[in-house]
Amino acid sequence: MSGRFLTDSPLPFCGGCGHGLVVRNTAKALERLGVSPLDVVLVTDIGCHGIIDGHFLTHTVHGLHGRAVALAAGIAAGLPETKTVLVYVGDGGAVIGLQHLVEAAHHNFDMTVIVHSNMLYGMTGGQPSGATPCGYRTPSCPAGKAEPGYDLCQRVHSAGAASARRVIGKGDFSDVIVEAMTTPGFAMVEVMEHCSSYGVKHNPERSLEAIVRDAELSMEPLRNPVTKPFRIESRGEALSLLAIDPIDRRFRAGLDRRISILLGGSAGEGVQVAAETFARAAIAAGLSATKKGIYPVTVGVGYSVAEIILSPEPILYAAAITPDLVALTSLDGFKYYQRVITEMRSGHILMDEELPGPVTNATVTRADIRRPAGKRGAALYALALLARQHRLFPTAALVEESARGRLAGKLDISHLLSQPDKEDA
Ligand SMILES: Cc1ncc(C[n+]2csc(CCOP(=O)(O)OP(=O)(O)O)c2C)c(N)n1
Ligand code: SF4
Repeated sequence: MSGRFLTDSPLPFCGGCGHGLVVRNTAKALERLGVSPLDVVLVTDIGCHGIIDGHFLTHTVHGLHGRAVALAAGIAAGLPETKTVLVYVGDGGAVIGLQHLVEAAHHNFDMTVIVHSNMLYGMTGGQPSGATPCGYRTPSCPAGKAEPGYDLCQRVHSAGAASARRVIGKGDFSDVIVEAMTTPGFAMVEVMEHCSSYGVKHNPERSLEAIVRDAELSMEPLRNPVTKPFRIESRGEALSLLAIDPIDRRFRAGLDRRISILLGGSAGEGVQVAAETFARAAIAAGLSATKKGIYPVTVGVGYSVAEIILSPEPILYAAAITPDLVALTSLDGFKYYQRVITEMRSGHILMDEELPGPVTNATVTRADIRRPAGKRGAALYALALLARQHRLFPTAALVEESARGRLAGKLDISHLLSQPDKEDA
């Protein structure tokens, strides 16, 4: 199945910016390949080029400056070859993360890297990058750069890239992107551009072609013999990122719309495993579910919270921006979500009766959670109370799922589920 790859929103770049042409050529190449947008992962990073990710209807991941290739390497290593991993970086990010580029080429990670090579840092006002050619003028380098820039294509070629090719970013170059995307393993396309806001103004007398020619940047395709792309499965070290235990649909859910749930508790109190068990139980009842865990790097202390989304439809956007339901089992979780619950205009907050009273327009229910469930059972019990009260799915699914998973033999909340909740006035 193919489909549209871009939203209808106007592209976010300055008029005349070459980044827009890269985007349109990428979309055209994807259409020509006939892949589904949901089989494509676009990894971007900081820079003007990276602000495009909200416009793509593919999966998108946005990383730190210069780190898109490293992120994409992890993704490509864990995905099957039926998926397409695309990377957008600027010439700034490409040089800041040069070792990542070189390693990705060397290990032949299965990805296509498109460098938006506008010869400067666009987003921060036009400083030269490590790839800016000698003599090219920018606002912070008005006399022209003193040293030559890195030849990015040569660098990745000598590291072993299956394919590396430079193009002038004008007109239709979608065939070059198609060729890179159909190359097994690491392929890079460096698209030479002029930043219309900072580059053209400071180099008015020189065409893009002349700048590239004077810098002796070759347009010749560079190839290495085809070798097997790096995949974790193929080395037998671990399973694919997509390999999870199948969950049988044994129950029927009552939920008829997408809802988001926040669970706030403390480190060491089973918050993450409770949220995961809850999400699995929802799936066992026929729903789609996502779970995201958030906790400090010092995992044994402080807050531990989770965002869960449930929906009768597939979940294509897994962020819980405005929560519908919140369960709070400890002071750490309460403090973490204090601002969120203050801003809630509706929805339901279920909290342990020992916690302070929140300021919120949501409905608040206090219940005796920690005392009967114990600190390690409080999170699962609170989620069970929400499932029952809002008829999300049968709590029997939760009891059964907790008896099967990582909680097996350690936690049984079934005897607690008859206890009444206390409603706030
Ligand atoms: C590690 C790091 N260093 C510096 C910055 C500041 N910074 C933000 S955008 C940018 C320049 C981006 O230039 P480029 O990657 O070429 O992309 P463009 O904006 O030209 O598309 C810089 C230096 C940052 N965000 N992170
Ligand atoms: S500042 Fe330059 S790179 Fe950034 S959007 Fe504008 S023209 Fe493009």
